[in-house]
Amino acid sequence: MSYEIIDGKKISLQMQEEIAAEVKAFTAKGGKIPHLAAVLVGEDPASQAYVGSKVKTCEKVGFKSTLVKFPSTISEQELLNKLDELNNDKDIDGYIVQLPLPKHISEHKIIEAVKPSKDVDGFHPINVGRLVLDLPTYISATPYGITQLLERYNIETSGKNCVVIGRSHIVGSPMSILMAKNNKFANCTVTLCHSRTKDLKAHCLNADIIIAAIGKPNFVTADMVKQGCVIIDVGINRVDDASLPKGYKLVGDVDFDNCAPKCSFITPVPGGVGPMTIASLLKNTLLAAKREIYK
Ligand code: L34
Repeated sequence: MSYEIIDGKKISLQMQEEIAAEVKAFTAKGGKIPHLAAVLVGEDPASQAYVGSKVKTCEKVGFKSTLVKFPSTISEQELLNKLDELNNDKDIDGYIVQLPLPKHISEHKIIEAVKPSKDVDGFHPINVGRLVLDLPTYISATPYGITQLLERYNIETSGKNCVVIGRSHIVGSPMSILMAKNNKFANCTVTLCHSRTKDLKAHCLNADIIIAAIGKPNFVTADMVKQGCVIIDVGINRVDDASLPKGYKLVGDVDFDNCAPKCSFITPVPGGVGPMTIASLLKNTLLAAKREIYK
């Protein structure tokens, strides 16, 4: 069967153009230039690449950006002190602390130390609570990006069975909440599957939409996919491949080659959800600069 590839790269560029136009209009009226700060702890190559891409995209859309780098040996208190500074810096509209953090630093403590009005990742308990209660909030970037893909590809979601695989705080959990909302591009019957789920295959075979966010290469296989299914692959796994210049290739959580022929729509990796995460973070930063969530 023929399937359509959801081009996250293309939609991300489209969103970036829209954001750039909004920045122009906003600053022309005397608004301030949006300013995003990103805190990077340690030398994890993937984190460095993602944060680098965030900073570069800021420049492209006319934002200011500040990259704050620390060695992995920084103490929790030193990091908290920096966050305090960012919370009080009037020029910074929003900031993120790239995850994962070194083991000696409590992720919860760090997330709770970010001022909710500057929490453009949408990870703070107040912003997560606001999401659950349908109050204005920063929707975290990956889930927001996925809803944008569904919307911009005009994918029918209302009344559909959506299986989300993975219950992480960053993706699976907020995604399951978003897909169940009373919105045009949601209204799904949601099943949140995880490592203790019994008969995952049966759940998946009943799904009109599968959102895979497990972090295991080729976890979703063709025998788990119903004909006509929509697959959103959130995985970005680096798999060793000595024949490539980088020494690795990127693969998703879905066995793309074998699943795609059964799908109506499917996202690729790379070029699917990843670029949307970046565009969505910038969208949140624009909302922060315009004081649209916290007046
Ligand atoms: N605080 N930590 C915080 N916020 C986030 O939103 C993230 N995330 C996740 C990891 N930690 C975080 C990201 O930024 C994952 N993530 C992310 C961002 C961008 C891309 C992937 C993950 C991305 O651009 N992916 C490209 C390929 C990049 C490559 O070649 O390595 C893609 O096409 O999928």
